[in-house]
Amino acid sequence: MNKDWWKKSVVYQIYPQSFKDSNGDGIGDLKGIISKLPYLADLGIDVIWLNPIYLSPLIDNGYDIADYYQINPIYGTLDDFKELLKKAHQLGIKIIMDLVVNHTSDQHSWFQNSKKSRLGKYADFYIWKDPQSNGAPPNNWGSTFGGSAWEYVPERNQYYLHLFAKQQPDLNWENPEVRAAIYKMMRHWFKIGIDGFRMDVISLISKNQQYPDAPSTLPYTKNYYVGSSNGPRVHEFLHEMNQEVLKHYPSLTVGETANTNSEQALLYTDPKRQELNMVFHFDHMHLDYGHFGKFSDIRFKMSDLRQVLSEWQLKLEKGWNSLYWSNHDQPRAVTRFGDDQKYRVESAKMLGTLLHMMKGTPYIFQGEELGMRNVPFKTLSQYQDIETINMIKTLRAAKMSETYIKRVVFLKSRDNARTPMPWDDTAKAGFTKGTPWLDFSPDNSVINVVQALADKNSVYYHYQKLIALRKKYPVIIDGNYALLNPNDSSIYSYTRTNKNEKLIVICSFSRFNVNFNVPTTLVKEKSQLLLSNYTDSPEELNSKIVMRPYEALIYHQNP
Ligand code: TEU
Ligand code: CA
Repeated sequence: MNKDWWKKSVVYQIYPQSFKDSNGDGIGDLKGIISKLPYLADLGIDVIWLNPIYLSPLIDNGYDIADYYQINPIYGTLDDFKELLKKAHQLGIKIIMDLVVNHTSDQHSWFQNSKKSRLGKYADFYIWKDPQSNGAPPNNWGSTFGGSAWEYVPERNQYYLHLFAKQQPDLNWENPEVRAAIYKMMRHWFKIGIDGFRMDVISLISKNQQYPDAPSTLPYTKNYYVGSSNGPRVHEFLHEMNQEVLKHYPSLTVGETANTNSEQALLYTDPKRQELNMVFHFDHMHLDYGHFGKFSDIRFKMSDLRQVLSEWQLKLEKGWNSLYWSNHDQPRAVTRFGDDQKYRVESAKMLGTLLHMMKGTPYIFQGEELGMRNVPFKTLSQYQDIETINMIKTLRAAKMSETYIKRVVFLKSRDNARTPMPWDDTAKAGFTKGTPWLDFSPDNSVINVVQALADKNSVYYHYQKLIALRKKYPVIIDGNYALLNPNDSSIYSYTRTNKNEKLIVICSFSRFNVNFNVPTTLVKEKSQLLLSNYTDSPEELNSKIVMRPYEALIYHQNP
């Protein structure tokens, strides 16, 4: 097998709890996923990324792992998982798991032992610090989901660090026994047959051992970045992980790297350094952040988006990009970056086109291929995510109006991505026979898989075509990226060029018709239209073309 197989792959992310329920308990499960493999094979994807399915009390929906070796029984058994691997592999689909090793659940036996005493094998598995002389926490770091990042434990008369919920204590990567235990666990899953890992907040594992206070100017919930993102030993640890585990398996590795710029990303992904294949950066996710971070109603600017994505395309020349619009932590792409009303279908296809023709490995989050939009829940009580629930408290404490709170929760809650997958237009959406763990989107009667498969102009078939194009034209994998008309106010266009081919991608972010000037050098060559998101489209690339609302065009040339 070509060791760079992941460069040619398209990844589909499954949120297991919400994909397909096979036994009527309202929770998606492994048997459910198995039953939908043919759907994914038809779409054409190469890899499935599964969010965590390990044993967990689900305080943070599985990102709080109590036992790395056990499958959470709500999803099924280890045999079900092996069956899933086998069936997927038979269809040519690989499977990567989530690796959550910055922290565990407080229910993990390592932590249960660690918190008992300052002595013993597990005493230093987590990050314990003495209180300050006045009893206060060791420093001023806040945690992602609100409150201090430190929690006091009387048995040890010490605080432990948790960058996320207090039920998610951070592991102490300085301890070689911790690292050995993690590598052993990773080898275990590779031996079972998985094809790689998505590594949760991997940029946070190495802490500055001085544990410096953060400047008060930083937002409280993320001020821990000062001493924890891209920390002093992170590259050493990942290179060690590579030598101990990864290099022995032809795997796909993608690190989730909060607070990481393109220069740092190159260190993680340059193949010579032998760390990871690629990382998820957040630069395009931050374009609409405000005073309360993600929970803002600011709208992104296309020019900023173009600048950020282009920078990553160019800077990661030696490394490799992961390309994504959405995931289980983000709102729906068409609401955030497109128009989820009149031009929902057109803009969803445009976004897919823009991203899938770039250099890197594209990730599709479940439902994105249907053009799913944010969920118009009626009341705030329908939201279940720990981040949303805590943020509502924070916003109320800051005296924000209920109207504002509703608006930003609607725009940014992670639950927008987590509602059950709509397989058909019936009351329970073909997802379950029981009561779903999280309410359905009221959109289900209109936006669902049966509808998508029956409509030859659906977003689904557009994604299917985009995936097929990657298989056919090598320039999509290896071509150099260059921005066209960098000052255009509403059109994002670029070319991809290799020795034999050129690709021209033109995408409109406007709700109106706009003129686009095609550079003369491109007009001279004979070009073929590969794909458009309208049923009728210009036959040839002329020096001036009129782009319709959210129109997206892909041309191909053999100069
Ligand atoms: O998310 C990490 C991350 O960067 C979060 O801070 C993200 O920005 C957050 O969801 C805010 O919207 C990963 C997982 O993807 C997420 O689901 C987990 O909650 C988190 O790590 C802790 O494991
Ligand atoms: Ca179930």
